[in-house]
Amino acid sequence: MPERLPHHPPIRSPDGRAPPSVGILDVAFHRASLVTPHGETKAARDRLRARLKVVRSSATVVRHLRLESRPLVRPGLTEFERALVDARYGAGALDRHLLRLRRAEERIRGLARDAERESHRAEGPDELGEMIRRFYGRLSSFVREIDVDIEALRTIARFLSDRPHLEPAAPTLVVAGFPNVGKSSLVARLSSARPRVADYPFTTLSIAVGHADLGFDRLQVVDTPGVLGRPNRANPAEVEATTTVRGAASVVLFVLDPSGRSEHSLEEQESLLARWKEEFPNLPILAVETKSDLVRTASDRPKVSAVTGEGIDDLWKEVRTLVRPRGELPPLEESVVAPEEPEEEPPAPRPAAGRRRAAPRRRAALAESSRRVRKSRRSS
Ligand SMILES: Nc1nc2c(ncn2[C@@H]2O[C@H](COP(=O)(O)OP(=O)(O)OP(=O)(O)O)[C@@H](O)[C@H]2O)c(=O)[nH]1
Ligand SMILES: [Mg+2]
Repeated sequence: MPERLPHHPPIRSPDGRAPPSVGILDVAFHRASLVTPHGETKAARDRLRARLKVVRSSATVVRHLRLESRPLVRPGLTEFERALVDARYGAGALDRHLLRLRRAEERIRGLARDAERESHRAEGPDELGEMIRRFYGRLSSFVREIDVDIEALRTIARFLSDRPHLEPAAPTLVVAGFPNVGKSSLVARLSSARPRVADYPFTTLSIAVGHADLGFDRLQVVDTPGVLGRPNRANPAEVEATTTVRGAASVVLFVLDPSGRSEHSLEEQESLLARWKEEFPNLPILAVETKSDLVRTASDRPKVSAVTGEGIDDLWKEVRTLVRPRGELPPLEESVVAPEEPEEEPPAPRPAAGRRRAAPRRRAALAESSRRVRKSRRSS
């Protein structure tokens, strides 16, 4: 059966890469070309080959689209990751691109169903060949239409894979403040992280995490880019820092540099601190003055030096008293035993934290058996 693959116009993105549809369609058409139909007659084999090509090419495309979106669909992302994506790419952008992929998938499924039906009606190899060519043409244009969405989802996936995964339930100390004040130096003192430290602003451009042992839990210590406190003109790094304060912190360590080395006055830094305290009234914000080896003010804030280690132990104690695990407390468990004659019964055993409650049927059986025990005790 003669067959011409649809022509792909050699559209290239500005950086010279082929758009995603080219790779996806190449694989799909290649896999479809390998089908080996069985049948008694040539006519039966031709018809089956056409149907298998439709099924295999469309299934390959759909599988690729799923692979593109899988890491980004709920519940794969934490709330904080979604907040980061929304802040960076605009609220709803991720959902919009995912939805367009979903719609394309539905259209491709419909197209494949129609083509299969057509293959039953087609007479002879020419009509079958024509049907396949039409199908491949439409499939190609459906996939090309979502090139922009696939590119967008790849960009978002790359953005997230460059960020650390924060455990939503773990206590999290977010270290924030103006650029170049010494945040990363302090994060290195307090945790296992070894961020880059340099004497210029915006050395840190994205969040990074280190860990520290609290004794009762493992603390996530998050380094953030500097924030200049100009909400309407914030650059992406500043937006990321503010989103992390808002969405990931159990406690914020607000680092102030009174030495003047950061090129931001203490008053300027204090006004951002005051603004955040107002904006996040329920968030413990601990202000610390750093570079105490250079300057010590008369304030009653804790004072540390990331260079000499001075004050770090005392700061650590303050942090420990403020840190609580994030996340909701689990709802109170229902008693496993029906609350009849509680004075005769030992307290119902509570499932260990983190375990799932007994399934409803098991709960009913437990209640029933404990009723029987009580009854037999009363009669004896
Ligand atoms: N003398 C002294 N210098 C410090 C101290 N902490 C940090 N520095 C210096 O301050 C400069 C900035 O330090 P970083 O830790 O990179 O500051 P940052 O706040 O993370 O900077 P950005 O990531 O650019 O916002 C570096 O030259 C550090 O060596 C300190 O306690 N004492
Ligand atoms: Mg830094």
